[in-house]
Amino acid sequence: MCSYSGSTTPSYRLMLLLLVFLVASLHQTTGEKFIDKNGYLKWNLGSNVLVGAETRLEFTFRYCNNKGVLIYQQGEGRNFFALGVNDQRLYIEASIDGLAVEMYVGEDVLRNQTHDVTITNLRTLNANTGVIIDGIAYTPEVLTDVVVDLDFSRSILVGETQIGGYESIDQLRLNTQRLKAYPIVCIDFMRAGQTDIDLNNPSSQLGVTDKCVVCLPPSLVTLTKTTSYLEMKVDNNPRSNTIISINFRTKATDGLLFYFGGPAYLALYLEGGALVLRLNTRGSGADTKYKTTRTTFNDGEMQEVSVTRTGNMATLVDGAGNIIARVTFGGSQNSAQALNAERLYVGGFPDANSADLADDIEVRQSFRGCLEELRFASYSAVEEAPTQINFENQNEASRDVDFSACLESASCQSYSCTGEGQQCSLGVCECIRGYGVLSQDPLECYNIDDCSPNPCQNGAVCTDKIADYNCTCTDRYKGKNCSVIRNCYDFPCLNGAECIELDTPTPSATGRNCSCAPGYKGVDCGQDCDECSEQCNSGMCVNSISCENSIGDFVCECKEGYEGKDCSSEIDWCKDNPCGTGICNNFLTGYNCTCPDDPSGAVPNRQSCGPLRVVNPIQISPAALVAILVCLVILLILVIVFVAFRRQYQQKKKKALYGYGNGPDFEESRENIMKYEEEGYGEEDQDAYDVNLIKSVGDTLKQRKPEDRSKYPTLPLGEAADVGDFIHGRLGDAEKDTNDGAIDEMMPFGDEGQGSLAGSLSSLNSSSSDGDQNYDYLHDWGPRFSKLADMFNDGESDD
Ligand SMILES: *[C@@H]1O[C@H](CO)[C@@H](O)[C@H](O)[C@H]1NC(C)=O
Ligand SMILES: *[C@@H]1O[C@H](CO)[C@@H](O)[C@H](O)[C@H]1NC(C)=O
Ligand SMILES: *[C@@H]1O[C@H](CO)[C@@H](O)[C@H](O)[C@H]1NC(C)=O
Ligand SMILES: *[C@@H]1O[C@H](CO)[C@@H](O)[C@H](O)[C@H]1NC(C)=O
Ligand SMILES: *[C@@H]1O[C@H](CO)[C@@H](O)[C@H](O)[C@H]1NC(C)=O
Ligand SMILES: [Ca+2]
Ligand SMILES: [Ca+2]
Repeated sequence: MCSYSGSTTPSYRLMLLLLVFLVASLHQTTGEKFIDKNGYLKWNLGSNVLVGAETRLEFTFRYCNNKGVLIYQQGEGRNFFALGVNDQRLYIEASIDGLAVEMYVGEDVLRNQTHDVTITNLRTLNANTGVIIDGIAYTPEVLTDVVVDLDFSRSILVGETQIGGYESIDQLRLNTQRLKAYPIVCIDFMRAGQTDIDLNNPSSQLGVTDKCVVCLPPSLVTLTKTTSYLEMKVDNNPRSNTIISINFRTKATDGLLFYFGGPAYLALYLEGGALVLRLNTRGSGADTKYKTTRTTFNDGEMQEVSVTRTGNMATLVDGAGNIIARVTFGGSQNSAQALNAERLYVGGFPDANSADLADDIEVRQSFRGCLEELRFASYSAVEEAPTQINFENQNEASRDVDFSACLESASCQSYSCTGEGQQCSLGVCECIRGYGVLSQDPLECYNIDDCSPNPCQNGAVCTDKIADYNCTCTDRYKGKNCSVIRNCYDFPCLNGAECIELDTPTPSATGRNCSCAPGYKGVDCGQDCDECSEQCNSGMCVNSISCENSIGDFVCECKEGYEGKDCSSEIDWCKDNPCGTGICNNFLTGYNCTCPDDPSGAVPNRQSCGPLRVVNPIQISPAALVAILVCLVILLILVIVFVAFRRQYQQKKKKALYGYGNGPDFEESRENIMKYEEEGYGEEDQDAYDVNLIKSVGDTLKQRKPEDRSKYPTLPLGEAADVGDFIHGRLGDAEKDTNDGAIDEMMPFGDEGQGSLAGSLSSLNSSSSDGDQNYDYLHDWGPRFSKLADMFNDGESDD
């Protein structure tokens, strides 16, 4: 089919469509037939309507109920051929020359849908039989493997043919129950071989109309109380024949199904789970009664029954048409064949104590449960098939009924099914699953002890539940009954791993999966995972400067710009939106801000786009900042005070120095030194006169190139000489020296001392006491302070 559509031209396809349409409309003209439940089309012996079907059988149909016969042909002796639907499949059953065949020939034959069926090679009735349903080919499922010769022209198969149903179950020789039911079916056309079967001209028919109707949803009603009843609108004129069929579901043992009549009546009711059929066509005297031997009609399953009254005789049949009860009134055939029916009550009486009701009707209580598919026919001369009566739309009166659905649990509204473990179901209170009956009437239920006998094994504790129990296993066991050894107990997982128990019959290490805790690996998680060299469930050290593995752990030192335990994530500098209104551009080691005043983001690590402010990526808390500022201010004050003291002291000293001095020349040479200090160390010229100067002169001289050194006065200062010793030595020299004019820049110190204008050697003392302190921390304050640190530390290091 598919390959055709690929190669055909549109016009060809159009023609094909037209042809299909023509053929379809042609079928229509051959006679569309709707055959209702209990209806049939029948051809007499020798009609041979199926001749040719052994080669090819075609039909189009739709059906509405669960199962039923579509085509049945009787043969000589036990021979027959039957085709029908069962369980949404097509099914064939035949018996030819003593050989029985049963086979399903197609799937997906859904209810309420039109299906096109073509069956070829029916003759052999085996796997070679070809079936195409709605364009899909199926291989038959043959249940019996025999070789038959199905030939409808042979004399062995020339009996009656029935289509769409059957007149009586007695006329069928079916071996199984699979097709034993009246279908509700619509047949569009049927062709045997090359010949269309003329559905318009059967030998006889019943319940057939020319117009197909869609499958009607089943009409149903739930009778909810002991007072429920319906009075239906039906033809209650006196007639000699009546058919009433009904489907029901109940668990109650007693209840009226229907009562058709007045003084004369046809009635059916449940008594003790059996069905009772009663007929009185006279309207007086004792009636006739039949009670079925079967007492399980209240088993809660759907029961299909149909009562056919013909004159003084009534027959009760099941859904397939099997007779289960028969009564004959009055013994003679002709007394009063017409039934003066006044009404049809279904499910109950408006007044169960009414004097109108004959005493013979022993069961007057309402039916409790669900009723479905009421069918009714009343006729005198021409046989009629019963038609469906809608419970909701075709009643004169009703009480305590529900038409919405079969409400099993709403059918006990007259009772209190509220005790522990009770429920209402189809007209009775019953103990729910897991409860036993302690007493009937009133019903009392008890929770059955599911721990007795104890199903729990290996010392497990049993807890009773409702229709269940719970075994609390000891550590080593698992399972509903604690009968299975836990793999996780015998083969535990190590290092805090989670053990996942697998379903194995015998305990083994492979019967469990270990889900390792971070940092561990291996089947039982017994091994450390080396995060420095492999991918572990705890990660793998990447982007690192160094990595150190340990058991169950690792330490990974991240490269600049990375963070996380395994350094796998790049730092997102823009995370807290440092640029404010600007756009933050994240880089590995920092960020820049695209601000209106700086679109290119030239300022790295800028904070917000407000007034330009650069933030050290190393965050300093405001408190720390304040502390540092306070320290700076204190330091500044100290420095100022220090400088002020120095100035004062210098001026005093200068005076003294110039007193000894040699005039402007000397002063000039001093200035030279001071100038040099300015160049080398910056602005701290005052140090030219303290011990630092002395030392620094020495130092700078030492550092200077030999040729430079000659430009400056050489001092007899040994490489490793102590400044103190040196000064002391010079002091001694000065005291011994009688030469007044010995001019040496160190001399003023020699003249210092008590009583001197300069006072004590305060600068030396202070210098040496300062030397006890370490000023290295000033370096930490940045390059601006390293100078200060050097200054302080130099003074100390030479002491
Ligand atoms: C059958 O199908 C028709 C529409 O195709 C739908 O209206 C009808 O309700 C269906 N009947 C049942 C019983 O599902
Ligand atoms: C547990 O024990 C009960 C009663 O002995 C048995 O019927 C059931 O099959 C057992 N279930 C399992 C899972 O072994
Ligand atoms: C059944 O027993 C297990 C183990 O003692 C417990 O965890 C669980 O909650 C119990 N279940 C019920 C429904 O009582
Ligand atoms: C157990 O582990 C194996 C191998 O690791 C895996 O293939 C399997 O899916 C796991 N089973 C369960 C139930 O976790
Ligand atoms: C700032 O970031 C932007 C976007 O990545 C970039 O184009 C620009 O060159 C950066 N500016 C500087 C000065 O690095
Ligand atoms: Ca229990
Ligand atoms: Ca590790």
